[in-house]
Amino acid sequence: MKSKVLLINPPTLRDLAVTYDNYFPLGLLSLATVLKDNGIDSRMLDVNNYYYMKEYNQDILDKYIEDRLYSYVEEYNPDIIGIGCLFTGAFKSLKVIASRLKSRFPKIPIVIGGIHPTIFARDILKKYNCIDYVVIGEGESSFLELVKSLVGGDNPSEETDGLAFRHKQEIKLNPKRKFINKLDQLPFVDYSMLDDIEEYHNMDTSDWYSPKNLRIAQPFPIVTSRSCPHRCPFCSMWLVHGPKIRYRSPDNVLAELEYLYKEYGVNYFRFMDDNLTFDRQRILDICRGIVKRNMNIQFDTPNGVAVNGLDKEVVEAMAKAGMTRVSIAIESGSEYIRNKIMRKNLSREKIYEVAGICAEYEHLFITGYFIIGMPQETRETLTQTYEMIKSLPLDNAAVNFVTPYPGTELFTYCIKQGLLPYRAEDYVDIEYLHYASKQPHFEPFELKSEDLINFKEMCRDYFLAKRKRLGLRAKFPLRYKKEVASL
Ligand code: B12
Ligand code: SF4
Repeated sequence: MKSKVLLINPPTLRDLAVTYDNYFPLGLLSLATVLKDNGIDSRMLDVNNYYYMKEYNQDILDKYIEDRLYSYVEEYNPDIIGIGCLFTGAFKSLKVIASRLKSRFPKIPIVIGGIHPTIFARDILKKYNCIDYVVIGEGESSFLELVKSLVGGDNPSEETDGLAFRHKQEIKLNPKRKFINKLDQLPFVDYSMLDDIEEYHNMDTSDWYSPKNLRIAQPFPIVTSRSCPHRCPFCSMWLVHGPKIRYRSPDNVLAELEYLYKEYGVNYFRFMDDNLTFDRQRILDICRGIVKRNMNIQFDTPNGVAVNGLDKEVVEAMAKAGMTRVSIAIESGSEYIRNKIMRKNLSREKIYEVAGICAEYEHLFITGYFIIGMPQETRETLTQTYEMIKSLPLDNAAVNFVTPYPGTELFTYCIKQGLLPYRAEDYVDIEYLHYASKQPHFEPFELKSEDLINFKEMCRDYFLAKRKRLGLRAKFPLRYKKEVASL
């Protein structure tokens, strides 16, 4: 019997003030591709994309489940359903989808994975009977193994790496230990498996910043490495992707870029790596390879690039290869917050040097990423951040309130200090941690929420005023003159 697996990307709660471009869900697509390569039929439904730019609410989700999901499952008749949870904020809708599907199709095992299930695997299995298995961490090999044993009629093995499941009233949890070291062994994501792909093409990119004057059709995200060797106290990514940074080779990355460029006509890429430039030679080879292969593309780095991973040669290679927007992770203008509290090991001199290098490229839109509201933040440290923002040649500053995600050092610290309103174990179901909201998630020792909100607004107003003075549209760099130097 040919086995069939349906993967679902649930919608994420969103504040209507914050909109995100619709991105292909690479994690779920990677799982589906690996299954397909192993002879297992799989399909994927991106409910998040269906909700793109639409208000999330329970009624709309219920309607989607009634109108589309039930009939889809009946028709496809999968042996296993997998649901992803890329963000903590997706867990609420994951629960709704899992429980409805379980009531309607009680025999189909439901497997979940992603960051929130990875952190709360045990609590989730204890609380939610509609969920049968939790895959912990990087999922390709564990999920394949689980699917094979389920369709073969076996119980999941005690040996399966990175899996939590129920066994005779008990919850068994095998921690994730084996990560894929050579990422080149993974197949390129197969986009043909995505149902409702036409929803993506509805995305309007006509007003996107395009200094090469290319018509941006559908931007494609790409991940060329997994994890990051640093341990910033607010970052939880490594709980899924492991302690070591792992790479795809430049040739492998270039082959995929070229494939998407030629086969899908993609000319806008979004590098989503956690630490894209950590291996200097690798990023140089990727960028020089793009030029050598004559790919006329543009790309950006929405996940932020570590400032320490940039220098004159690297920025030049990236700009020549088509980088049009760079986001640099500065985090704080205060030496104390940045280096003592956040442990960034990032000097003030390096920040100014790198921002200055980026600013030599008139076409390059430079965003500084800042995080405010660490427990130790004070008026003085905020002022230092503001002074830095004003004195750097930035085109925008993305200032976000720090979020104490479960599993992070910051979370443990905040719980210990009594800064959070709930107990640690309650966070499996806490809904407000879904994104950088308009409200800080907690108050620093010496500040009120109002102080942080006002600060954020002040930074936004600073750039708005500057832009207005120069008569420049929002998407253009402040240094942008009439023509862009040939790229
Ligand atoms: C791309 C990305 C985005 C994209 C999302 C695109 C999309 N639809 O896929 C955008 C830009 C929209 C985004 C936004 C945000 N993001 Co983001 N994002 C990422 C990033 C950089 C890469 C994700 C990715 O593609 N990874 C590569 C794939 C291969 O890995 P994966 O998705 O984890 O999937 C694997 C496993 O998790 C597992 N798995 C996943 N699902 C399933 C399902 C099943 C059934 C199984 C078996 C296994 C499994 O197997 C997969 C393959 O190995 C991650 C960091 C990271 N490295 O993962 C942060 C990350 C997920 N984001 C994060 C955050 C905080 C945010 C924001 C809240 C930021 C903000 N302040 O606004 C917003 C939230 C958006 C929202 N809608 O509310 C945090 C999540 C923390 C948390 N606990 O929620 C992360 C971990 C970054 C970090 N450093 O902490 N993000
Ligand atoms: S440098 Fe970025 S990806 Fe690495 S640990 Fe810090 S926040 Fe996470």
